[in-house]
Amino acid sequence: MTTRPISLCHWGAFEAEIADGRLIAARPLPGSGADAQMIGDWPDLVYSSTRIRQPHIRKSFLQRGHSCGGAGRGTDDMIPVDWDTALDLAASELSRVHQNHGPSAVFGGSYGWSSAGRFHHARSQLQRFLAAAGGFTNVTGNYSWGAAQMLLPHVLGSDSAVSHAATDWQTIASDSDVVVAFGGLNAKNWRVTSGGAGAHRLPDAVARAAARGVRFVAVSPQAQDLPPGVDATLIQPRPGSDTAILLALAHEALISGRADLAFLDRYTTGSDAFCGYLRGDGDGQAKTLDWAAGLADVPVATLRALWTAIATGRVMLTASWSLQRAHHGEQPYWALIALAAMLGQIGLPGGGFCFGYGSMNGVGATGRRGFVPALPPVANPVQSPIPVACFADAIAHPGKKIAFNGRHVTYPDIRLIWWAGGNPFHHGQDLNALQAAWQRPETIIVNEPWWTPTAQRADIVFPSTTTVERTDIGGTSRDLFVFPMHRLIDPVGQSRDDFATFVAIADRLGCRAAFDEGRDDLSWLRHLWGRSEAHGLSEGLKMPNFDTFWNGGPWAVPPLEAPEVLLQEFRSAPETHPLGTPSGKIELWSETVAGFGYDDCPPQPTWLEPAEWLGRAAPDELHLVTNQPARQLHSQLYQSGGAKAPQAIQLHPADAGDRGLANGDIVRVFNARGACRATVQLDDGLRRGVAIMATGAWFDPDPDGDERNGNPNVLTAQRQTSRLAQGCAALSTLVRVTRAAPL
Ligand SMILES: Nc1nc2c(c(=O)[nH]1)N[C@H]1C(S)=C(S)[C@@H](COP(=O)(O)OP(=O)(O)OC[C@H]3O[C@@H](n4cnc5c(=O)[nH]c(N)nc54)[C@H](O)[C@@H]3O)O[C@H]1N2
Ligand SMILES: Nc1nc2c(c(=O)[nH]1)N[C@H]1C(S)=C(S)[C@@H](COP(=O)(O)OP(=O)(O)OC[C@H]3O[C@@H](n4cnc5c(=O)[nH]c(N)nc54)[C@H](O)[C@@H]3O)O[C@H]1N2
Ligand SMILES: [Mo]
Repeated sequence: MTTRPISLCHWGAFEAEIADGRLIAARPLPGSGADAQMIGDWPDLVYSSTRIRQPHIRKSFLQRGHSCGGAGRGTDDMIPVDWDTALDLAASELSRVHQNHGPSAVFGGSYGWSSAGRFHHARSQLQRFLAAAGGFTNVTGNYSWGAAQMLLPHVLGSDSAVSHAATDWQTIASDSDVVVAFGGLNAKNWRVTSGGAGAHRLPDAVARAAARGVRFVAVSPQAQDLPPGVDATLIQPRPGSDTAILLALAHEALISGRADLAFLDRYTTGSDAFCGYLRGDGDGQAKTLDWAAGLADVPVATLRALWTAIATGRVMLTASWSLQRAHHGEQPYWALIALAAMLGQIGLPGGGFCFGYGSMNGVGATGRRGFVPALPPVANPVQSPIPVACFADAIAHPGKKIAFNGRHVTYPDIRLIWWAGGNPFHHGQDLNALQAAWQRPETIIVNEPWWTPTAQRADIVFPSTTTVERTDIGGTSRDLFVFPMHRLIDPVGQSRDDFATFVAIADRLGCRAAFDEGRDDLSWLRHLWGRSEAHGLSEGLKMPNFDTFWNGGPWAVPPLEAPEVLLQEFRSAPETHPLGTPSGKIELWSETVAGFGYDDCPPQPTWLEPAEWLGRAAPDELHLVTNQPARQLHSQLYQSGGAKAPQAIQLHPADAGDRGLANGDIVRVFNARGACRATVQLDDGLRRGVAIMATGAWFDPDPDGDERNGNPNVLTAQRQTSRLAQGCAALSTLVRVTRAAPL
């Protein structure tokens, strides 16, 4: 029998074709706009030869327990065992470490995207379980916009403007004259959203804006970042030089008399100090267009034209998240807000600033929020999280004290790591350093559906189901739908839901009631839906009851009634709607940040040279941009779609020519931290001196340590954005490229 049920994943809504209990095809839900190739990979993913079909234990660990040491992780054989053996061992390891070393010795930060489906979200399940079992060291901050996450509360009083709050696209279409997008508006990033989107409407939104005459300018090293299908201007500065450009535009506003002094006075604090810096007080350098043109290595006429484009009319300034995943990544965001403040249009329809339009589906969409269920956490007794991008440093250096956002964090002595729903051997920087640190803990446990590089490097591995093998509710804030997700097929092999794995261990540890609260998965969904219904009622919205929702199709979330304009309330009445900053205003100079005394994050937007960039590169070095993969979600979907050459490296034809390289050549990309192979892909839309490799290849070092699949995180550094945010700074990396020796 064939059925065609509907479901959801991070890369969109799909119609599955099920025949005789097997998933045989998946297609985008008609009209949803999801990517057909990514969706079509589902059967390949589910039945992949890389699925983990039963629990496994590393051979030496099985024979000798944790005293065997961690050196064999990734090279020892993995031995298939029955469920009870693996569950018993995991339970006894967790209680041993809890008893001997306390809960902070258990690292359960477990960063990662997991899968769509809000109840079975693997990381949330793991963290509920570890908290119920006695506690764990967590992480704070995210990879995506970690620098902004820590900085913006000092500037705007909250981090919501990075992703949750944004002027909607309809307002941009109706009110903006110009959109200047630092980092561009790359359509590939709109294919995904955490939790899964039922609609991918941003390409239409850009087209509608362009049809009304909105002009787009993209500032980015590559033409591929231009918004699709519209006639946009491209400016290609050196990566990492955006802050200089933004400061120079602000300086131009100041000296031309265009700066809105009344806005600065009423809505900001610290503009005197900021303007003083622009004029060169302190460092003797006026932040002129000529100065910025030198640093960015673009003609000064280009920057003057950009100034002319934004000097009049309604201007929306935006930056992708990539700008702040770089050394001193706090600065371009602060500088962009400061420039928007000078132009005086913050809080007006279609003007001011917003972040992330080009970074993820749903930014600037109009769905009402708060209806998608989320698994509530269990209180964690350990209240000293480490900054997320510091996890490898923390594993390597117990007791080390680091500065972080005005305080200090002392790394705990991590003895046990448990990861579910993330792939640190994909997302971490300097993977060779991670691989060395990874040997140190006594015990490493991983829940995974697939034999990822992380699962390969565990002591105990639990096989997890995928979304199509379980029962859930899917959706994401701002999307227009919430989906019932029925179990479509039986679990593959002996895999179990992460929830079921944790129930079984909690049972052994005597903390089951605190973890599952006596509910099975369907009762949880009913309970979580009830919470959403209560939220709806508080907003005067009657939602369908659980049974109606569960037996019907996706529930359409009503859109926002009024257009959304970032900081509109604040603009209309700053006295009654002050920001959460100490001054209640936008802080262009922050006394709090000044009090931290960090030279890598001064109290006002400042040009700080990145440690690695083309401004101080050797002639044969290239700036490597490691962006998000077009047809993968990070390392997910790498395993589907058949045999692969090493990941592509995009090079400008002249840079390739200088090295005697042609399209399709296999190259070695290297620096002092590591090396990987890659396949040359020529791209004449690229700025010279810049190379691009998407993240997402599975880490696979050869015996000499060269990574074979093209995972660029062997090249990136563990250096963070600054002491303020300790954010991921992967986008500041210099490399060299040569033809690879034959294998
Ligand atoms: N160089 C460089 N590095 C980067 C970035 C960059 O721009 N450049 N970007 C960073 C950013 S922004 C991010 S968000 C991270 C992303 O990094 P990750 O979030 O680690 O990436 P994913 O590959 O999505 O990892 C999710 C893992 O969960 C597993 N999984 C999926 N479903 C389930 C489930 O139901 N149960 C269990 N147990 N496991 C499941 C998947 O198989 C996969 O291995 O990478 C970061 N790293
Ligand atoms: N298809 C797909 N989409 C995704 C993801 C995925 O894995 N696959 N991941 C999602 C996640 S978790 C996140 S956090 C977002 C990330 O969203 P972003 O961080 O915005 O995305 P990236 O693709 O890393 O970078 C966007 C572009 O910024 C440009 N850029 C890089 N450095 C600089 C610079 O110094 N200056 C300027 N002006 N431009 C620069 C690059 O050319 C790059 O193409 O993407 C999300 N979207
Ligand atoms: Mo991200």
